[in-house]
Amino acid sequence: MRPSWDPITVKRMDLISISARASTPWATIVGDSTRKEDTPGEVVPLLAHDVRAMAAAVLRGNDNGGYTVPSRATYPHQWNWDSALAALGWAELDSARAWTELETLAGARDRQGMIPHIAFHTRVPDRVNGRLRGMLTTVAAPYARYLPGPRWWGKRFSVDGRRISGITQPPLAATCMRLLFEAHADEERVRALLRPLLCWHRFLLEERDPRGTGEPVLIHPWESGRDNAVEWDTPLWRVMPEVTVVHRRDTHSVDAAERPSDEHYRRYLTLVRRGTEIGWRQTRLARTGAFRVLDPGFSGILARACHDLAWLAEQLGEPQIAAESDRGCERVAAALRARADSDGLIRPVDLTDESTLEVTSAGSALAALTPGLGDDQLRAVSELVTSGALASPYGVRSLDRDHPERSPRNYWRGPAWTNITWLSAWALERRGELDAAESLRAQMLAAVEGGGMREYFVPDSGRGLGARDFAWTAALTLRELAAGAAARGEAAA
Ligand code: 9WN
Repeated sequence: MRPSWDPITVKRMDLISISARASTPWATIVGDSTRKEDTPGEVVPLLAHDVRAMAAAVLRGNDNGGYTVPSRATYPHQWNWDSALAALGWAELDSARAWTELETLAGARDRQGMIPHIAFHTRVPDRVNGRLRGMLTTVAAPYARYLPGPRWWGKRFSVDGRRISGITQPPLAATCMRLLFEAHADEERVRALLRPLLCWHRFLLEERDPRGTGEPVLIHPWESGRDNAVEWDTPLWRVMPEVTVVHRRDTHSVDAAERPSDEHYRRYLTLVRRGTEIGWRQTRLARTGAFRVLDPGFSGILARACHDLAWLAEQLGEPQIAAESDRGCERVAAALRARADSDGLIRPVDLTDESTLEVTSAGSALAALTPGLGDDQLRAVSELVTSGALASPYGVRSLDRDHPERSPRNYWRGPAWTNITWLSAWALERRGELDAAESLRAQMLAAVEGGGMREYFVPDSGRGLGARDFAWTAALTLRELAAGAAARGEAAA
């Protein structure tokens, strides 16, 4: 007889300990931290129900009131694309809270309309929300457990009064908002978010495209969301480091071998310091800054975001927003299509010398999100992530498995990340590549079942790495478990 729950077999675990946390039974996976090598271990059955409970507890545990921190220990503020993905997890637990997540994210925008990569948390109590929180935040002491904290970025404030960074991140919010709207339509709340997101996209298409190439210029590796991806090494190494000593905070909670090097950090911080010195004049930085690149991942996400915002505006009877967004989508998509390589993949460009950066990485996989990508280009990505250079049993690799710089434990230089795998699956599914999408989703869940709610995973063993209790891993797990249950005709747990 079929059990009412699906037993999930957790492979490669040495130990699963069950301990009481709050009032609910809590399964703490400790196998990944105690194991010394990536060798197969004992097989322990874990229930789908337990994985869901763990994911829900992580999301709730990272809730800072109106937004979700990526990880309490490592990233104690609101991050841009993390928050957009967290909304998808909240959609499975509490749809009103999911809308709040997107509203707080939009509230982080600056006066130019840019939604920054970080909106900083301060010591204002979590239960204080809305405008009052914004006002108190401007006077309260910033929470300084992250480098670079608010002081590094100059006196920059969001429209809701929080301290913010001077750079942005992949614009996933409109796409996540569409997914949320499809499941839990709330016309009033979505209508209020249309214009802030339109303005952010406009900022990317105008201020960040001073030469009119059709794609936004990224001015810092952090903007790609894939910070130390190998493709950024060449442009980043042109930046003369002006910061000599770096007191790293990230390596207090995560093994240094799994994080960017000090040499990367000296340059990351140099770029921040220079941006702050010139008051974050965005067009100038996009035109003459020390680091300037085009990223097919960021551009593909933007093209998709414009498309999804146009769809939402259409639903709500906002034809001008729809038309502008459609034009934005076509502009970015045309630019991407035009620069596909002979193998069908689209690669990053270093704008300081106009050279293509000959690296095959997660950025090329994310380009599959571009609406209207040619069939050959789509097929190239599908092959890349299912059997090619980025394929692995635990999801899409961040870097070509044959690249000489590949490092299975180091951050964006090898490990598999839940968001990349999920976005690749979603992009392929939209284009009818159903088998590819299904197998990527199964890999994503296999990584979580064996490695825990971690930030990233060793692609060949599934070992969990980086920050613990990581929000987007939990959020996407919740979404996929619910989608799987719905496909099997079961009620959500
Ligand atoms: C810098 C929060 C963020 C993610 C990025 C990831 C990492 C920050 C860092 O963490 O970047 O923004 O300090 O390493 O690379 O994708 O949004 O989870």
